[in-house]
Amino acid sequence: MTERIAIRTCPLCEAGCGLEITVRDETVARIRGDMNDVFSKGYICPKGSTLKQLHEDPDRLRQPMVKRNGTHVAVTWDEAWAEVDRGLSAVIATHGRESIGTYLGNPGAHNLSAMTFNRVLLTAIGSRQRFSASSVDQVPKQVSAGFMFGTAVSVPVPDLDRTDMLLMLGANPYASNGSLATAPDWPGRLEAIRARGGRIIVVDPRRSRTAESADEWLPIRPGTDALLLAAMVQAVFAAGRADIGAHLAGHVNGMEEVKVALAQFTPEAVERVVGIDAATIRRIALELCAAERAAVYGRIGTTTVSFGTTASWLVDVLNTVTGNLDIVGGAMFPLPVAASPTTRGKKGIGKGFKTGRGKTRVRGFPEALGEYPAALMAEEITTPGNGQIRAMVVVGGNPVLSTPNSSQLDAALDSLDFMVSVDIYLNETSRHADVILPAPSHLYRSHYDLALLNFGLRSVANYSPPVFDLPAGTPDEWEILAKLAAVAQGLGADADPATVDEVTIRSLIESTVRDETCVIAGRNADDIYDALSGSDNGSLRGPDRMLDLFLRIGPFGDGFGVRPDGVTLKKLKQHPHGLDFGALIPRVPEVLRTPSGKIELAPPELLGDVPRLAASLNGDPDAMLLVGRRHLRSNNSWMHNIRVLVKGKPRCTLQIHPDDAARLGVTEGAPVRVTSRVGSVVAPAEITDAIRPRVVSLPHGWGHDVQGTKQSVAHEHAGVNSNVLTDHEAIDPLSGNAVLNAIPVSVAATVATA
Ligand SMILES: Nc1nc2c(c(=O)[nH]1)N[C@H]1C(S)=C(S)[C@@H](COP(=O)(O)OP(=O)(O)OC[C@H]3O[C@@H](n4cnc5c(=O)[nH]c(N)nc54)[C@H](O)[C@@H]3O)O[C@H]1N2
Ligand SMILES: Nc1nc2c(c(=O)[nH]1)N[C@H]1C(S)=C(S)[C@@H](COP(=O)(O)OP(=O)(O)OC[C@H]3O[C@@H](n4cnc5c(=O)[nH]c(N)nc54)[C@H](O)[C@@H]3O)O[C@H]1N2
Ligand code: SF4
Ligand SMILES: [Mo]
Repeated sequence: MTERIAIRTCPLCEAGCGLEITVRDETVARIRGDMNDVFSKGYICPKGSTLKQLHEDPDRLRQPMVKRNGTHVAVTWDEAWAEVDRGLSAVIATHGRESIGTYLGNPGAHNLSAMTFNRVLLTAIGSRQRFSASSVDQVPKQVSAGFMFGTAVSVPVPDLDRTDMLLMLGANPYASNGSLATAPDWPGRLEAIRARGGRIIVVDPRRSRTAESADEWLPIRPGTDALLLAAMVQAVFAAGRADIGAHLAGHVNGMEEVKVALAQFTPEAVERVVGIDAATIRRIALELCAAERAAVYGRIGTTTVSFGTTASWLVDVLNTVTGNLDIVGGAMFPLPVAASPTTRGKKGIGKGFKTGRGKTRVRGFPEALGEYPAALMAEEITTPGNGQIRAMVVVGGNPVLSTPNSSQLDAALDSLDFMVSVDIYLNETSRHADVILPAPSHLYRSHYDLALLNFGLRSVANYSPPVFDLPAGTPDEWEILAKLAAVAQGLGADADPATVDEVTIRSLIESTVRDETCVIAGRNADDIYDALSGSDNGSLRGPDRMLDLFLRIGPFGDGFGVRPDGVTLKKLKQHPHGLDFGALIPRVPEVLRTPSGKIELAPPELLGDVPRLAASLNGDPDAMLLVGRRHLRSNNSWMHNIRVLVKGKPRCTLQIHPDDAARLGVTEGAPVRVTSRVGSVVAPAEITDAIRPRVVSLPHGWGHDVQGTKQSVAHEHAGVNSNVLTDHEAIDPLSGNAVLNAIPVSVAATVATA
């Protein structure tokens, strides 16, 4: 018997916990938290250890699949590539490159292959019809941060470990493990705030586990966080307490404009629609001023709503006017180890951020972050005309369960001339693909969380080598993406991904040495190439080589000899439990990349949304609204095939308040019909006072009972797809993000009760 221990970072969610994997006879024997991980210190959640089950899941695809006469059959890689080449080339030849749409899913954000090669693929495809899970998630926060601070990743995070007061809106880290504020063990960090005498206030229509553990729960009416935040800002100004702090003096534009624009949103003006009384709103606003160190943090419940960008903006306005932006224990800018847009380029000033550099073909909706709203993908596929999408390339995404008006998208995908999915399962989305290219199991791949460490609560770096060697003949995920890029470029089914890798790294190095603000500005590109690729550096290739470049030109990097003690991938490999470069530090003004070099508290785009916000004060406070929720043992739509995670009581239930249940004749466990403008589903009722009256909640990512998939466990625990109810017409106008919360619905018992 052979036994070894492998250390790796969990790639399943943003927390990025360290795992200690015991491998016995080349089989995973046990997975537990890595006690020595510099960031997670042994913490894991129930999903972390299921990487074993995921690796061993017989339904996980190990061979490419091609659809023949409506059924998917396993084929060789050569056959699959020939099919991809035929399909893509035909569509490009007949309809042009704009007729190829792409959708990149969420797991790509936790995937080094995708983080380094997705953009290569998009460039090679050369179409503006780009979509991703970002527009059903965090784009609003990125847009508001872009306008205020200059880049789409300049997102302040709550300094949990040092704050005295946390106001948290629309986030449930006890289930999600935290989001856009990367740290393992959010629950422990929250409990520590209270243990040291601090306070936590949770704003959520549901008394979530997080709300339950907080000092105060404010059951807000869904979709009204922007009004609540506007009223808090107003209250701060009206009390004469607005104070950005001496540290920000001279660095903030727009205080007066914000004050004037928000003057109408008094706590009294919003209380009816928001459902929280004026005195409470005012009290909490002033507590934020009084606390020595406080942070306001908003997540999914604040971004996936009609006022997503405006609410995201107001979170940071509130942080700023209460003196809590960029202070220790407040809302701080992360300092990522691998070069991020906030550590590259000229310090303190930049080109700023723009949206609308293109418009969708069908309804002229403006671009944000180089892509279009996922909500509008279906109409781009089904509406005839020049530029109509005829082929889709989907990488690690399941938009049929994850994006609005799913039934419409499901039908649209069926009408395509060609579709390819890079995925690990034959599921609700990939069943539409003519070819499925299976990414290998996570344990065959190296890992570094290039994306989410941009939002780290500490400056940490963790590199994980593959736990197992790839089986012979099985391509790594980056090789699949690189080859797909080559095929899209017309290089044919025999194209070598290594060539794509070489071209990509060469051009990356060229642009880096040309950047006069970079630590390796003016250096010889061949020398840098050799330093990265040579045998004394491990003959790096693919994502690892790019990662080494990013680490070395980053703020803690060795600068290829400039700072010999600095970090390199080689050094990181010698520290399997990670390297910790410390807690966050104040970064204004160097972090800013706005054209003015100032924090823009009142960007014209956001002020432009204020009249719409004011109009929402006329909303009907009695409307029945649907919200979502997450469960710790779930991961969007795709971990429901792991038996240990789905066992137990059915989780896809419709939570409803006892008053509503009584009024509507709904009984516990009985099937209830929920109907929205675009669809209707039936789910079992879960009557609970842990939800506000006139609000119902259904989790997303379920609805696995469709034909033609290969997910036997998920099929047994099908649930219903909540995105059959969400409306593709409901989009945040500033960011293009879908509205997934506060959906107007009607609810009816399907069985008459006595
Ligand atoms: N109603 C409602 N809808 C929501 C949300 C909500 O709160 N409410 N949340 C939204 C959010 S925040 C998000 S991020 C989106 C997610 O939207 P998506 O990213 O579209 O959906 P996922 O369920 O994450 O699907 C991930 C897919 O990637 C595959 N996969 C897993 N690992 C890998 C891998 O390593 N490589 C490859 N190639 N494939 C892999 C899985 O099999 C699955 O098909 O859903 C959104 N949808
Ligand atoms: N276990 C698990 N972990 C996950 C995921 C998962 O699916 N499962 N998904 C991952 C992903 S992709 C993401 S983006 C993150 C998301 O991380 P979080 O944002 O923490 O996710 P949720 O648990 O959906 O929390 C959103 C909360 O907002 C509330 N809410 C709904 N509408 C409103 C509203 O209008 N106003 C307010 N104030 N609250 C509202 C909901 O009741 C819910 O409690 O989680 C990540 N982690
Ligand atoms: S919290 Fe997230 S990163 Fe940590 S073990 Fe669970 S799924 Fe993995
Ligand atoms: Mo997400």
